[in-house]
Amino acid sequence: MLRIAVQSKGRLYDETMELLAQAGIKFPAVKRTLLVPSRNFPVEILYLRDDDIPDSVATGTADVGIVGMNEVLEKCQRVKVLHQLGYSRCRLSLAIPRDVAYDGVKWFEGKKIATSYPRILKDFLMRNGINADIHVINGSVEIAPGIGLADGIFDIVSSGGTLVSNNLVEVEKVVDSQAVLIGGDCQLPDEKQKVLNELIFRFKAVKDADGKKYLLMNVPREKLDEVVAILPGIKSPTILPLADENWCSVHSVIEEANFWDVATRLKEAGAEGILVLDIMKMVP
Ligand code: PRT
Ligand code: ZN
Repeated sequence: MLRIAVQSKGRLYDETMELLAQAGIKFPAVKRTLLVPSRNFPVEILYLRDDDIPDSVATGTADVGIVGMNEVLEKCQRVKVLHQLGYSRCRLSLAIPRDVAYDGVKWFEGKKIATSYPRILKDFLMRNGINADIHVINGSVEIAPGIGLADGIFDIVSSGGTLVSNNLVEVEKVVDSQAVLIGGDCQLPDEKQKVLNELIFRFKAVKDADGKKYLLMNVPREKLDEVVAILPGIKSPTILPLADENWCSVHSVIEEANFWDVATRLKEAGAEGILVLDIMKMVP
């Protein structure tokens, strides 16, 4: 049984459980204990606070974990990133009051910076040859400059809305983050490694299908070349004969973002009965 450490509640929880569900891994509907085995796959979830996930994997309490890259970098444990999961994207940035003139990273020399990520900040300041006073606070970092506790902050930014509502402006992006699957340093026993390989294989299939749609349409044979030229398919499209030999059925996969543009051009080129279907998984 492969043990996966997952955030028990918070920003990572919903999307992590959704990813596991899309990977076909089922859990009991109600979460009664901290350790919950899957109903249909040899994994169990250990629910933890996100701060504790890198440590749980480094010490072997869990075999793998799903956590934000920001926590992995801050905790600096002996863990490695096995797979980037692509959700909970954010960045760690330096921000200062909006009405202050900023002339580059040297501005922070001798300043006081509030953060919950002292290790990543210290590393950044060192690389830039800056001496600043790091003031560690957990939670509500963004209010520190407003109440005179610090000159600037180093914190997670996603939409930027929190900075705006606290009269702050982002001046340096230090690192990007997203949810990642992490593993420990040691080789897993064969049985667990096999389960982990299968898990990563399924995660990739879910991610590959994300944002893609399956497209079907009927095309007059004489318009086939024109229609095929429009399709930005993954490989060449599938072309099937229809009962009426002057027509054929064309199937392809497209990016959802391109759908309306592509659909309009397909219609103009002579395609009819265009159908768009969801893709649940894509196995290369
Ligand atoms: O209880 P536990 O310790 O498990 O959870 P937590 O409160 O420490 O973490 P949680 O659930 O808030 O976040 C978990 C992870 O989600 C983080 O470690 C990041 O990897 C990721 N993530 C993605 C974010 C955000 N986006 C985010 N916007 N984490 C926090 N924020 C906060 C940020 O701190 C700031 O206050 O949202 C605010 C900024 O958001 P914008 O959109 O206004 O810029
Ligand atoms: Zn936390």
